[in-house]
Amino acid sequence: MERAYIGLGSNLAEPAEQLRQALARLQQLPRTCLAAVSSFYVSDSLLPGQPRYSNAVAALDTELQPLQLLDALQAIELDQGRERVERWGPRTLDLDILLFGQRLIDEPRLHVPHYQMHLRAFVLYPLAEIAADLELPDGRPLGELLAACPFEGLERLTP
Ligand code: ROI
Repeated sequence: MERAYIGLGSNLAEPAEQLRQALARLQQLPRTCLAAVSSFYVSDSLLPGQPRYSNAVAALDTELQPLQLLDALQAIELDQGRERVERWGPRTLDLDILLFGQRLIDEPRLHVPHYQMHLRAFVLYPLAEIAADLELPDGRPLGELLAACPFEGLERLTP
């Protein structure tokens, strides 16, 4: 059993509802337990001219292998109407494997830790809610990454 952290994001078709639906699906994954979910956060897109995003982070305890988990997450994205039209384009649902235990994964389909998570407030702050004492595989404490990444522009939604 390993603990994986999943970043959820949506900026189309009622984003908060998309996140809720995705969480219901995560709860049903085989050989997996949904262990924790952060609050939802709203923020501007990193790319100009897109609708605002809703984001959250979930913790999964899973016996799936990383690529099995990736397959399952991509199936959920597709079921929720994600069309891969343009890279970085607006999306109804984005599910990213941020961390998978302490593993370093460098495969064509999957890079873990997620390569920009340390720069993204909409990942780090929800992650800190459910894993305050986390260390990344390179030994950096999450607190150090937070200190370098201002909360600025994030709006935490109270449930
Ligand atoms: N911006 C925010 N705020 N949240 C996201 O999930 C997100 N995802 C993306 C880009 C377009 C980089 N910007 C984002 O893919």
